[in-house]
Amino acid sequence: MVKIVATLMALLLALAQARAEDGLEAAMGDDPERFAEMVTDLIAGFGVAGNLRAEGIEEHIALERAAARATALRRFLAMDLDGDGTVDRAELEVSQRAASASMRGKLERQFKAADRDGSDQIDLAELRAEGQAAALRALGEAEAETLRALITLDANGDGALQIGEVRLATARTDEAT
Ligand SMILES: [Ca+2]
Ligand SMILES: [Ca+2]
Repeated sequence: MVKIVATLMALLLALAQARAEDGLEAAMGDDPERFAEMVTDLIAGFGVAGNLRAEGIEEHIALERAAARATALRRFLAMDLDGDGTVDRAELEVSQRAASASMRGKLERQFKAADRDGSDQIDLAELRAEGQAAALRALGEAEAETLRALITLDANGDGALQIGEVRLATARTDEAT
């Protein structure tokens, strides 16, 4: 039984990996130039001396998600007038009075969506959930897996991606299409 489960897990993992590599192939095939530019920027930003490692890719994913999380949280924290880390309806109403008519409706909608348990207060757990949702909207798991699959382009097997290897991969895709 344990063996079957382990085999199944390995299979699922392989399937997920295949999908990520498909995502990578698709990204390269769609627009090889743009792909190469994107990865070149990634290597410049998150690589060390032109070497992008798995850790660098993870840092990129985490930073993108953190930026989106911060933007989402900022919106709510700007309504937290007493600074207790939660937003209640009285605080929402002050912000609504100061806002334009169209913004008032939007604030109401955002508040209701964030107040998952309907307690008329956005508590810390709900704030965190909003941040997490925004992070995943900005960079979803499928995109993250595609980014992680970049390391499969490491042609010389030194555990890092160099620009030359990206060029090699996009050239191969060009020939194939
Ligand atoms: Ca508050
Ligand atoms: Ca709540």
